[in-house]
Amino acid sequence: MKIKRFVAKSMRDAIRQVRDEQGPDAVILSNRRVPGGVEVVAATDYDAALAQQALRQHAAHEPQPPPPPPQTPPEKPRRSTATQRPTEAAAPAAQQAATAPPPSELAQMQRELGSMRRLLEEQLAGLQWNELKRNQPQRVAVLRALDKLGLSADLARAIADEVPPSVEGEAARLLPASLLARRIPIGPQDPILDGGVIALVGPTGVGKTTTIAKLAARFARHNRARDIALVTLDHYRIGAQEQLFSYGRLLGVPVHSVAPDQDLGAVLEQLSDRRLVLVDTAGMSQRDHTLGQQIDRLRSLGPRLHSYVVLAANASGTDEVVRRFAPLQPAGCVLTKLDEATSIGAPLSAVIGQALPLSYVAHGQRVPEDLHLAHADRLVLCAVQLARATTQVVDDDSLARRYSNPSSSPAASIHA
Ligand SMILES: Nc1nc2c(ncn2[C@@H]2O[C@H](COP(=O)(O)OP(=O)(O)OP(=O)(O)O)[C@@H](O)[C@H]2O)c(=O)[nH]1
Ligand SMILES: [Mg+2]
Repeated sequence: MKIKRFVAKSMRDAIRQVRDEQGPDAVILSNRRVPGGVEVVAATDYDAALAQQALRQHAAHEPQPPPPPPQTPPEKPRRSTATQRPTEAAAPAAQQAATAPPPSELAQMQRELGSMRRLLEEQLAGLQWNELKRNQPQRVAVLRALDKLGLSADLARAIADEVPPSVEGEAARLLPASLLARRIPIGPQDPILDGGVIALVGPTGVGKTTTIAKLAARFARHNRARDIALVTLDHYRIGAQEQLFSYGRLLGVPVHSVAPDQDLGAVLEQLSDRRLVLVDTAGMSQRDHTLGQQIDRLRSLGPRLHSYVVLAANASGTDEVVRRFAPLQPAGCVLTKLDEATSIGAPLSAVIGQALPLSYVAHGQRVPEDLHLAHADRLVLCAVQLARATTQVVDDDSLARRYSNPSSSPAASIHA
């Protein structure tokens, strides 16, 4: 086994040096920052035991920080403490460490192995990506375009798999978009018009109350205002109820406030003559521990209550939100704040991944004008337009990390 130390300005340069000098089978044994760049120790004809030994020798020649003072004095000093030298006291510990490393050393070794693993994975991902660029440039172009939409890597990969390699040119550019549109689950047309009890749930500030007002106004266009009732369960924030009451006044629709200890089922019973009851809930973060109580309360009403998750297109973590509200078995979702989004790939990936039907989209604050039925083609067009408007360039390293799979490579077997 040949071990050599390389110093370069950046990790990429160091790896290039290793590859040039030691060939593609070289193994990175360690890496660390040094003044002026990074140091990489690499080996050919890798032998794990020899490598560890060589690394220890290498480390022994490095300047070491002074050893920490001993925590407890030895129980039976061989000599008096006054005459004992520190090196002698440390000798048995060093012997022990050589055979069974203490936890701190083990943790350090694990960290180093972890960083070696990441480094190798990055290297392999880069190689795989370059190979893909050479052999399947069309697939790379499709992945690049889908990635720019902000879709999850899994979804982008699945769509790219559907594009036949024979498809080229304009068709290759348009096909992924239509394959994406085909995957977007769209709910039944304008479900609000069927009436029933509908609760809007979702994180704070995503537009639940505003959407309730928009939906009520939409329903009132085709029905009488007195066919509608609004219910608020939001007892958490000052002003939250007032917001719904003022919408109720504007629309001429009664608003009922139901406290946490009140029987929601009984209130809904009293409102059974209303064709549409819209229930506004308190916004809760998907990580709020009281969210479970809110979900249980709504679930206890059974199938007569239909929940819709409200997702803000400009917010992060939509996938987690959709998962968190899944126990409610939502009938659909409303995607708001499209007017403020810079990308809608993440919410589209979330609804596709969880098969959550999209029912409405909201493009602004105006009640009721800014609420529309969801259309898959229009959503894809919106995603494409947003991607075109972005100045962010996705570099090859990020694409390689997302779309290569180094763990499937035979070289991965040498990983710790
Ligand atoms: N730009 C934009 N703003 C919106 C949209 N929908 C709602 N808003 C605004 O977002 C803010 C929050 O809306 P709310 O309806 O109060 O949101 P909420 O989910 O009820 O909030 P909490 O009850 O506090 O959880 C308000 O200023 C709304 O006017 C939209 O589609 N686009
Ligand atoms: Mg609200």
